[in-house]
Amino acid sequence: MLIKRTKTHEPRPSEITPESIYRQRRNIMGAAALAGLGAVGGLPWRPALARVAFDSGKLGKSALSTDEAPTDLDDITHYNNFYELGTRKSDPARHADELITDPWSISVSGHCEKPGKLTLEDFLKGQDFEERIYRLRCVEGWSMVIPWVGFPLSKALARFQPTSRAKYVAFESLLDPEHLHGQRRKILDWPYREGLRMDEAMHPLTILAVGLYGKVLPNQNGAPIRLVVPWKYGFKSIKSIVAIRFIEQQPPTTWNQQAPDEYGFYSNVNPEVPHPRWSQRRERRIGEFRKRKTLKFNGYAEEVASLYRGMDLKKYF
Ligand SMILES: Nc1nc2c(c(=O)[nH]1)N[C@H]1C(S)=C(S)[C@@H](COP(=O)(O)O)O[C@H]1N2
Ligand SMILES: [Mo]
Repeated sequence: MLIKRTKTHEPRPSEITPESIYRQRRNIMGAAALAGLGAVGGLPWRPALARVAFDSGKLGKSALSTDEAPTDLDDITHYNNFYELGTRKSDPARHADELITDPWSISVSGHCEKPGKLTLEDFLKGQDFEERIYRLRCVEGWSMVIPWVGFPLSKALARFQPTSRAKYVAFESLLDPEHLHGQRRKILDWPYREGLRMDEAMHPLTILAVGLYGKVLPNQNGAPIRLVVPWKYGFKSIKSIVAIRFIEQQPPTTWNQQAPDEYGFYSNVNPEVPHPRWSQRRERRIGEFRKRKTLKFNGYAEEVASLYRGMDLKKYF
């Protein structure tokens, strides 16, 4: 994501550094970390979810997976957007320790028969984890392919028995300014918030992810539990969720509040609707040189286009 800037704006290193140089630098940082020179790189796998860790050997691969090659683990865990941990792409890995995931609980409330506050263990009990390899397309123009470990959000929501008044689902990330240094600055209106229409939330492509590459989710990717909505721009996939609410009205969402003309509530990946400051027609897959054409609904049109039948997607962008 990019914040709208005033004249004093200076580009961040990740915006101006060619990928190859960025990579070299990062490798050096990784080597420094390995040599015990400090927490520069951030350890990729944190043990917070150990108690509920899945058996990665038994993970089934969902038929909803893309067969495209996954992006390098190193890129997936060191090129992140997670403003609670800083605004540069390298910040989340570097400051991963600031996110405290143990203990963790998620409150589920609003229009449902069985609201409650659940620990992560409760929440995950009985879930069948599977591997879901999805494309992720960021508004900024880059994309990745990520092998998530997760389960359908619909399954998680069903046990709370949402009522017919539940038209939307609102999500909130952890608020912990004491530890998350990004939240001590007013970069965004904290906590980070997102929302989905009920049918989007219940769609089989929408998952809660608890891992990637067969292991527990690294902090920088939104540990211990995050949303993944593959046909929408990356910012809809909210990280480190602590609250879920069933509501009647469309909820306020972080980037839509921040810049309503740039980030709509729906934010379906759409090459035909340019971002006001740049085109969305093409994307650079991290690790590749040539740009690719961006596909409508990020390539998931067959699965999700029917959700928006009759809607003007230029108006509801
Ligand atoms: N809580 C929270 N969730 C967030 C963000 C954030 O800053 N805070 N960034 C979003 C954006 S813009 C993107 S592109 C994805 C990035 O996910 P990744 O770092 O795992 O690739 O997370 C999204 N979820
Ligand atoms: Mo993004």
